[in-house]
Amino acid sequence: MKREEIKKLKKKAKDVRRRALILTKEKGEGHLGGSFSIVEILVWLYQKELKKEDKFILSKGHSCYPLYIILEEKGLHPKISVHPDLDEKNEIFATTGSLGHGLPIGVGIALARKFLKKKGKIYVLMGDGELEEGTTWESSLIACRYKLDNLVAIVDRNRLQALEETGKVALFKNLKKIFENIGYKAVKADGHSFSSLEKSFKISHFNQPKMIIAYTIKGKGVSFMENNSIWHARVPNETEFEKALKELT
Ligand SMILES: Cc1ncc(C[n+]2csc(CCOP(=O)(O)OP(=O)(O)O)c2C)c(N)n1
Ligand SMILES: [Mg+2]
Repeated sequence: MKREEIKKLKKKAKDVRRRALILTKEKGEGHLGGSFSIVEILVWLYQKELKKEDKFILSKGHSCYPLYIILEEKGLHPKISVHPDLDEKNEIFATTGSLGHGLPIGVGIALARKFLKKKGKIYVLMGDGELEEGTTWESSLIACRYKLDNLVAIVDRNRLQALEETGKVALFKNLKKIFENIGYKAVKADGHSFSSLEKSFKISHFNQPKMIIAYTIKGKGVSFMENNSIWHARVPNETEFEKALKELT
């Protein structure tokens, strides 16, 4: 990718973060930390990756504000609620917010498409804490049993889940290996680097389900929010808001 192109994508990511911050302040609720960790992944998907026949499911539904902003830019009108509700005409393909549902729904759609010989890939973005849900592993077994080569799952590996460190709750050591052993084609990425994302999404052509483990920073983009779990669902006060806005302008 050319430097000019990367610059454009970075500018877009900053703009999405700024608008998500404003939206959180306006609504008086939201999840900035987990939203900011997935901005580059979403920008990459919607600017470069997704084709008309593809579907994207945000399984970590609490991080939906950046998604709404990107969908609005596409001319769609998603309902701005704190978790997404199914609304296919506005490209919300699953109701999420209760964790652990996006992957099973995505696997179901991918399986149906394979049986029906329908084109298009299903992309699902999950949180690393969300992986603890048993449904992740049940649906992964199905995805790999049926070699769903039309499934691309992504994990937002920010090492925090809500207010706790992911490693303190569940000890996932070497996630890549765990996924490979189940039957995924798995790859690690820097979830804030567009050139790394470009490289990792190249695995899309492998004839097995794909898993991209994107290493990210919760709260990325605002210095005092980065890696600070209090920003999971906190709404900034006036001073914090102005400070964050400055960093994102
Ligand atoms: C089934 C279920 N259990 C608990 C919650 C409450 N909850 C909302 S976000 C969250 C943290 C999830 O961690 P992770 O997937 O790592 O997302 P991140 O905090 O990194 O955004 C939890 C526990 C929920 N939404 N759904
Ligand atoms: Mg997390």
